[in-house]
Amino acid sequence: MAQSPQAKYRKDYQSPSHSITDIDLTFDLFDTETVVAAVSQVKQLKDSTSLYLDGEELELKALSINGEAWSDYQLVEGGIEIHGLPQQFELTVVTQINPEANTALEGLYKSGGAFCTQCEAEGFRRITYYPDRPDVLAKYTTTVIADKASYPYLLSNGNRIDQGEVESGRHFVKWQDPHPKPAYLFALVAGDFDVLRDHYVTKSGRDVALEIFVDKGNLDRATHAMTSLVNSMKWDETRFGLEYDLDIYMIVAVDFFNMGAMENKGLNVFNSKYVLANENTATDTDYLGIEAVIGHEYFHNWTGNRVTCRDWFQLSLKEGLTVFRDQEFSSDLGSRAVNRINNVRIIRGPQFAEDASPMSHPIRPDKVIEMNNFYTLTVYEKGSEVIRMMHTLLGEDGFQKGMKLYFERHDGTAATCEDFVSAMEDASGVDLTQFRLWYSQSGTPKVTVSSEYDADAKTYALTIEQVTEPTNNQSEKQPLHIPFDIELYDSKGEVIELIIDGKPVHHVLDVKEAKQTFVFENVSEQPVPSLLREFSAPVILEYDYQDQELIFLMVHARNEFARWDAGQMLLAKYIRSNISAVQNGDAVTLSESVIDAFRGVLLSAELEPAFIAEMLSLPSHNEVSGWYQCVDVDAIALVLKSIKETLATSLEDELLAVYRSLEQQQYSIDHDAIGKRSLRNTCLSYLAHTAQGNHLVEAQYQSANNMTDTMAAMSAANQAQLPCREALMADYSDKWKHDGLVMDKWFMLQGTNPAENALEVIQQTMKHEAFSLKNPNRTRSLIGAFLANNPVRFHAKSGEGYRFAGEILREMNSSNPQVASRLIDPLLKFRKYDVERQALIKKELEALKSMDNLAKDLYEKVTTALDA
Ligand code: B3K
Ligand code: ZN
Repeated sequence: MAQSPQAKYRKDYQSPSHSITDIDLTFDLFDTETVVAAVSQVKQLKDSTSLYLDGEELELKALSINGEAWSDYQLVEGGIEIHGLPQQFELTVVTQINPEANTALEGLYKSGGAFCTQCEAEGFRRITYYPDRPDVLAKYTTTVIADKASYPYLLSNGNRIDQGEVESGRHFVKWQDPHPKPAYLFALVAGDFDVLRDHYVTKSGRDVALEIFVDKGNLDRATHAMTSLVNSMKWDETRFGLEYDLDIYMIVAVDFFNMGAMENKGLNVFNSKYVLANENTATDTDYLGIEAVIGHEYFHNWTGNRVTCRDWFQLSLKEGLTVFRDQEFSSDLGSRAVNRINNVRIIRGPQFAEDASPMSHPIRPDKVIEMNNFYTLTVYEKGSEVIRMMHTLLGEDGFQKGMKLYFERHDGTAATCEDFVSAMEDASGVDLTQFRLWYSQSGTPKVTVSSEYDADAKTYALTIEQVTEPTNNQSEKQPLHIPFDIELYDSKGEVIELIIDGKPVHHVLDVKEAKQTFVFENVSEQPVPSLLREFSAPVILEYDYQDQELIFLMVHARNEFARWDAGQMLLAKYIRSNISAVQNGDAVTLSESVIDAFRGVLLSAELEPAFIAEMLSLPSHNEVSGWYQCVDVDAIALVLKSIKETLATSLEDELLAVYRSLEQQQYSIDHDAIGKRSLRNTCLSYLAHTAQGNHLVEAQYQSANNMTDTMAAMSAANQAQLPCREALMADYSDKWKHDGLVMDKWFMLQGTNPAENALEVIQQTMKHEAFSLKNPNRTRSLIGAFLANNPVRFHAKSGEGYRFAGEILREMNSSNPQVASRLIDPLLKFRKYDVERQALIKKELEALKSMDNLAKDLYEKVTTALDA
């Protein structure tokens, strides 16, 4: 590497030297030689006659100021410096770029036959020289010119204001976006598509055209996305009072995309995974994912686009808030408990792991080398938990008042996280001084609770202690303001009123100190506490529950999340004790009372099937790994498998009865039907570990009339390594080999294959006609799944998994560093494994570090991990 990439620090923020009021772009699209002309109206804001513009991988064709060619400039690393400038001027920059050679999928690139763009975070600088920073907001006019036959649709942000023919069979369309925006929200798409059209009339009467563009022949897979879009628009009006602000909303589905989707103003570009679905190609999880992502990108129109971020350190301002909004959307439309459970699983599993890894960072990072590395679970999911805590502290009314004030103050501007918290505080009167630490402190607080009941005094004391261990980026930690939601139950399961100093208190306690005791009065018997209800703060809870108390809470807790959580804590106790047992050479055991508790859940007539399915799901290997300083990969796998087998054999009759009772003749995707399939398929995943497993799984595969049931059969066969696995895999591949998106499910099963020869099979699979390392979805499904979700095979003692990862990463470093940088994450946690494994992983990281052309993305992670 020529020069080590430089870090940027949040504390160094400087406002822009110039503003750009308007930019007029013209794209003359050709596969390898696209010419971009950018005419900007520039005004000096600070006392400087020089202007710096970002630019990467550009060929500068012409530069002029007020129509005159300008030579007083210097090309520098990462951009251009233009000197001797007047106070106000028109800047014309003409650049040439090569979309076809752009395998990084950032800037302007070809996805299949179409041109498309991805500009967030810093992709616009690969299109033209420009102040590519979110606090420069301009009005865009964009003219797109391309061959008419190959690219009948030419799209950009805003409203279409002109179109026509030009010479040589080419045509043009001109777009104008009336809303000033930063460059990262710019988008362009050119291609040939099928279009699904609908419209939506907003509450104030604006008739909005809705258009979803998909590859030809895929129209029948776009309807769920359209329904989700209409539902999103309605929901944002009802729950947040927010209305859409243009006459057209377009979504384009593309096959080559580095992440899920992108909220470009009026023209969202989506990974086809989050648009295309019908019952034969998509699972219920895919359907729910589409609803969530369509919602998420739509909600960004206000939280992200109308109010954007001042600088990229503030990313959680738009992402944490928008994730919170999409979670609320899914919860209002579907099951709140199931949504909460799934969100909490992500926090407790991969987010806690990230918080404990060398790349640990606060939701508002202080130091960044490559911004794309900070689109993380911490910024997004923990960021959403931080917003949720404010919602808990302020209540829905106070929170909505805060949102209103936030928009009043910042609409049309670039804001900071501090601006958001101030609006919440000013609108509600709730003091958030200490709460702000959640933005600057990284790591996961551990909250240890102890209790003491005094029968004579009828008091119950809860002592709550919080500690945040030092993280790689921060050694000093302070106590946080933790909203700690509790309930106390008497032996009949009745709620005990919370009284302190003679007065009733709210069930959300304000924990603010390192150690704090709450003494509740009038407690006439030893209560059972339900702690951290709804996971009211993203912390690790430690409380020494007895089995019987957890079993009690599984039945009596007044909210479903708390019941599920009690079940998880009960499982966790047995998983931990069995891991120790296995390490001592003993067998895995599960007590009868635990088995009975789960039998009760399975047979419950009151609980929703979707919720029962969640209660019966064991924590993942990754989540359990997070509980340990030093991970025993094989012991964890063995214990999880044995517990599953024990529950399966002990509850076989009940599982089979429930499995049979939930069969549905007709397929539909309403929440009730989804819930039933979810429980039925959970039963199947257990039954797969019994003697009748092979028969049941094969029969389900053969009779399935939808992808959810097909995939459930295949993953049961995969996980339990059933004899039918090979035949089912072959049949599926035969049927779907021409459809990459549908094959991703199959690739994922190969990636997570627990078989001993999994890696060999994966290497063979890379030659499959549907596989390509150029396509991020394929890569993530097969390789990503192996690295992140096949711990036993990836961490094989021989080191073959690590060597394979190293090879792939070295290859992807040059073709698509952003995807490579996602894949590498499991390797960064090498300090959690035994010394032999540590050495093997380190060797791969060192090999990457020594590469001449190591991209900034991998450089940042590799050096951070090795230096930790
Ligand atoms: N804002 C985009 C993510 C961009 C990622 C850039 N590496 C999608 C989203 O969060 O809605
Ligand atoms: Zn987002």
